[in-house]
Amino acid sequence: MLYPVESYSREVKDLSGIWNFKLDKNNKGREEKWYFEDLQETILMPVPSSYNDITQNKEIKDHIGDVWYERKVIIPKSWHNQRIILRVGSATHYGIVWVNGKKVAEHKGGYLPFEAEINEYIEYGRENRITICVNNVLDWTTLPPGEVVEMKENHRYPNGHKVQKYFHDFYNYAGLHRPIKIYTTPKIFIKEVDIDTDIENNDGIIDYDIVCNDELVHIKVSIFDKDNKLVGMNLGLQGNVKIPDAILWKPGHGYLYKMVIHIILNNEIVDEYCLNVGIRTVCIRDGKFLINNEPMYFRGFGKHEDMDIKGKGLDNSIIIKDFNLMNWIGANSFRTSHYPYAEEVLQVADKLGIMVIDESPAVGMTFFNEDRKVFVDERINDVTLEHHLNVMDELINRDKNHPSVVMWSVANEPSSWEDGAVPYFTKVAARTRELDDSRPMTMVNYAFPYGEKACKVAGLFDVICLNKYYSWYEDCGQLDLIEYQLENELQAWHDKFDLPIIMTEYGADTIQGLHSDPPEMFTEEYQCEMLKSFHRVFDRLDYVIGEQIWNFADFATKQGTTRIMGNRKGIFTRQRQPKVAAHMMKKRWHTF
Ligand code: BDP
Repeated sequence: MLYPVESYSREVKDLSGIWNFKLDKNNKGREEKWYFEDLQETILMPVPSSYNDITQNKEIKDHIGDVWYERKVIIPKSWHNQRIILRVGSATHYGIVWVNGKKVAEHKGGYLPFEAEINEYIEYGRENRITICVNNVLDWTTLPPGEVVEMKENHRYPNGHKVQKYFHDFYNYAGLHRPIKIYTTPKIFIKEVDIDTDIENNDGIIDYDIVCNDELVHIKVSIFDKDNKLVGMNLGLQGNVKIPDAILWKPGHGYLYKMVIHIILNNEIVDEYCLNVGIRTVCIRDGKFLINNEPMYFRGFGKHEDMDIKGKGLDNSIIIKDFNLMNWIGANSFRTSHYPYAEEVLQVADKLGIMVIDESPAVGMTFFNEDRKVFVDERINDVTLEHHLNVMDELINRDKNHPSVVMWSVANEPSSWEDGAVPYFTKVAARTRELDDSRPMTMVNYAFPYGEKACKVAGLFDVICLNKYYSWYEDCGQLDLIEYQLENELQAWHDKFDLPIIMTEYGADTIQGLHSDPPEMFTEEYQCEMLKSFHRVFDRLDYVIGEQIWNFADFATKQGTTRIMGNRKGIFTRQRQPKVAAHMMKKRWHTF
């Protein structure tokens, strides 16, 4: 699915703004067909945004089930001969869309876009009503998974008391998190573009494969450099363009060419689609992660789409602020923990030359400290697997042309020690490889190298990504154990799988302004000392090819005794101010 862009032949209308909103208290709206007419008794709600933190109403914040959004839009008469597509950037976690009371689309999965052609449902030159029902329930068929538990009356709970349980550590924000757009294409149009790039001596090769809704069209592909100079051209749906003396895309240098695709009929341009192309190669060789045949060391973070008030709602100020902070601190990469981020984030990463590990929303597939299994029929089963495969399809289809995306991550910390995880991840890995063999892939593991909880599936992937919190969740306060434990564990993983390792999570909850010497947990000194101990080990093991601290910034989680207004492992506060560790990391990463 191509990102909607304006061009010679295409227009885009952004429906971001203030929509009408209604809480479906008893989850009756679908049955009562609320989409049939204007929603009654609505309140105002910004889009994009999570709805949870916008009002003072706890019922809205903690609602389990459906909410409804609505707005009117005028479709200009001049669009009469165009295809008109309504595109929802994301509806977390399930969305149903009606136009003038007729259902046009339905989508499961809260972090990827979906769209529908709406020509037959609209009136031109008049107001049209768009209604979107968004459901936030997580169960064993969704990613992330969850469980709604309805209590039977007892001395603690009244009858019918419901709780949405989930096993991942970020708040279950919901709503329309990304822009809703209406865009046009001509009737004969460019449907898909698939790009792969290579390097031959000093030349860049751009391989392309274009799908149109009409096979018999003439296609012209032109490549322009940053100064808008034409540097290559080709004709046909498939082929390649050679760029002599190409300027390569690489970390720190996000050079992008512009690819302009034309459908031409009788010497006229019928459709035009433009996209940015970064020329680079990615591969793993001799235990190194190579971009353009040069070894790369990942410096950066696991992040979240998270901020005050808006929750997971897209906000360009935060996107740019975060990239500015990454540049300030000397990071060259991040992981989209624990779900696909908005495409707008990847577009900026492309421009700035930041490497992205692009992760699926398969997180919280474990009970960790209990011996209950999750890869069993009554929990993560074939229906979940089918959805996971579908999510990988949608994710790779959406993000495959971004040079910044250098690796796929299929999941974060599943119970990879269970027998049931083996057939499950064998299928997920095979599908991912089949969809894109031009990038490495990984699965992020909680670092259990020994005994019963040793991972059974890491060998299916190209890189080992590990998360571990030495001296935090275990051996609290014992910073002096970190080096010993970490080195032993990394070595055990390396001995077993012989793959390069990125430490994708390590860190300590730190309340800005708390200090102690000797360092105590939650103080700024403790965070610094913990990180330093990890780094001493990384610096002496050459199979460690990257360090991504958990987390870039403090973020919201569900409430619990180990969370003080959220997870505080940020190097920056939730408001993006540096903790002491940020200054320390700036020194380390700028000397790499
Ligand atoms: C890791 C999870 C991450 C959590 C982190 C933590 O991958 O989502 O936020 O632990 O506990 O296991 O801070």
